[in-house]
Amino acid sequence: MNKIGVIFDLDGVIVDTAKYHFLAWKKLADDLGFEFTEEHNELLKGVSRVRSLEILLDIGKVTVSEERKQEFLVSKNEDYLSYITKMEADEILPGASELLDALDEAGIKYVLGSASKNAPLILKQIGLYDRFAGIVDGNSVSKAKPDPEVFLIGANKLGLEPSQCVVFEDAIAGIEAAKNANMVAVGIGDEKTLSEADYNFNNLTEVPGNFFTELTTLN
Ligand code: B16
Ligand code: MG
Repeated sequence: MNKIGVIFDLDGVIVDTAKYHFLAWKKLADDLGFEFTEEHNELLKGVSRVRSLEILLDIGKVTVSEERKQEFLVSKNEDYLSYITKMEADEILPGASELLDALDEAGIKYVLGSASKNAPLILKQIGLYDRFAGIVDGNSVSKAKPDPEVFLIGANKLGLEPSQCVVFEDAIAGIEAAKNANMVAVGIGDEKTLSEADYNFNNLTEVPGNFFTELTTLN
């Protein structure tokens, strides 16, 4: 593994947009007349927008037409956009900027691999858009995590083999996607939840300074 590249998930790794997804989904649930809790919101992390709606409607035991579903997806995203268009660089999660600086210094390229169709907008809001060598988001994939598609496209953008790529992820489906892609999976968050990962850290500040040099010397 002489040369490596890095693929970052967005929500839960670079920024915490889950709290804004929660507020927007909760508004829809409130409108539909059922309770949607932060615990329920955990089920939506790393999951696509369409799948998130299906899970939410299941929670509320609500059945609606395809047309209504489309309307819900649009209104939820409008609410979500009202939050993320106010985001600024101070919402970058601890350790993320420092890690990107260290990768730049080491000449290691990185791309984004996110399920979010709003990923480019979020990266622009927080001033990190131009730092990434490529962006793979919810608009570029046809299959959601745990399918490896998002990360395989990322490897392609890095010009590397999947086995040379290191994925930083906070969701179980994302760790599974990384393993399905034959990549090194780094779990960010609860170690027990992300037990399938090759390495675990509570957050990006915990990634040791020599982490990437150690990886490059592994076979
Ligand atoms: P959007 P990630 C994911 O981001 C979120 O974790 C998930 O909760 C959300 O449903 C998904 O993006 C789609 O987001 O509605 O903006 O297209 O963790 O893959 O960066
Ligand atoms: Mg995530």
